[in-house]
Amino acid sequence: MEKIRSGIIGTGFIGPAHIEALRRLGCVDVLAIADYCAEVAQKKAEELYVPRYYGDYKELLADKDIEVVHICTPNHLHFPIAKEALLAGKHVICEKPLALNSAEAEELTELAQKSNLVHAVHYNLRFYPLMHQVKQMIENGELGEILAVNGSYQQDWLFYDTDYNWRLDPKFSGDSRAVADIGSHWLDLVEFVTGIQVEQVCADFAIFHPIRKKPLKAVETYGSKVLASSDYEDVPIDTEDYASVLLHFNNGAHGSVTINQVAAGRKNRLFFEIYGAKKAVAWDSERPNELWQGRRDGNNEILLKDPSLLHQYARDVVSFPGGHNEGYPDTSKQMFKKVYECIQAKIQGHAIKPEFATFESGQRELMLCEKIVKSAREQRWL
Ligand code: SOE
Repeated sequence: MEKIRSGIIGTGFIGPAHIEALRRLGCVDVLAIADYCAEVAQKKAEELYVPRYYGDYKELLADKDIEVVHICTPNHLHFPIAKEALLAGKHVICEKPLALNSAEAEELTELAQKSNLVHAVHYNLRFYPLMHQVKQMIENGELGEILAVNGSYQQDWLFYDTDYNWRLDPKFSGDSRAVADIGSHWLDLVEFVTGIQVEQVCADFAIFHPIRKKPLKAVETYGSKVLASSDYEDVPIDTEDYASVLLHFNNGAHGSVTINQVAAGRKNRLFFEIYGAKKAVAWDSERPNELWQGRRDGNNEILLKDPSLLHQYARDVVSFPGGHNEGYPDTSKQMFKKVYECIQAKIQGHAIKPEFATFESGQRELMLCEKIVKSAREQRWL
């Protein structure tokens, strides 16, 4: 079977992660990359062994050989690139958040729905095998009715006031930072596994570093951790470092989530606990191969990721036997496997139901983000 030819736009932290995942699939030819200038694109193309490079994303979109585009740029470019890519007839996999706001996301969703193209948003955490397992357990009724969902997503890469990156500037990242960047992962994952939806939010925000020291040269995501103390300028910060959000779900369940990018020692930790009428589960993304199960009567258990112990739905996203831990890079591989199966099906003239986040989910996450930001500003339930 012929390989599908793809182009990656943006080569910071996440672009190379997409490339690695695609190469592990085997059915994709990573043909080109694009970055903001030819010099950078050439250097990255050499480092990543990609045959073609472009100093402008428009040139990559004009490349007739490219069938699929991965958008891995800062957030403000997601909308224009996704729009132009769809209009150029390319399938699109976009980083989250899908756009800067829900109006842009709505336009993209409408355009994508009218096209005969596959569209996806990189909510990769759904593809940890144990997340598929929790979804299937809840669908089977193993937890009973969901009563409460609590959790957090915390990181420390923005811990110091000298930690700086484009995500701190709303021009590039949008009006929300922590909620849009990592809170959206939590909301997407919790809605995916539980099958219930957030209906009302009440948020409290904090900015722990109202002034940050911006390095005089650009820093990639996570890059400032290794930066020497050099020249900085003081810049005011007006997006949230921290958010706590009370949640009401559409089945009557209650919940809460805390999102914090100034949480010492929490490298990149998404945590949730789901309390059902029969039992509970809890999961920590820094120990992704373990699922805690809580019972009132009887022993609590830890289920280890082992395909022989999982439901078939979860086995489908496992590549290695028990004891061979799977982690963050595997989630993108498993997600792209599903996305490219859909693309392959389209090429062969039929459609299969997407089992990943599409632009509709991307639009929903932006709508929730906007409500959370507004709720924090107005200090009320929305
Ligand atoms: C930065 O906060 C970030 O890289 C997010 O953008 C990712 O989606 C998440 O995987 C980890 O942190």
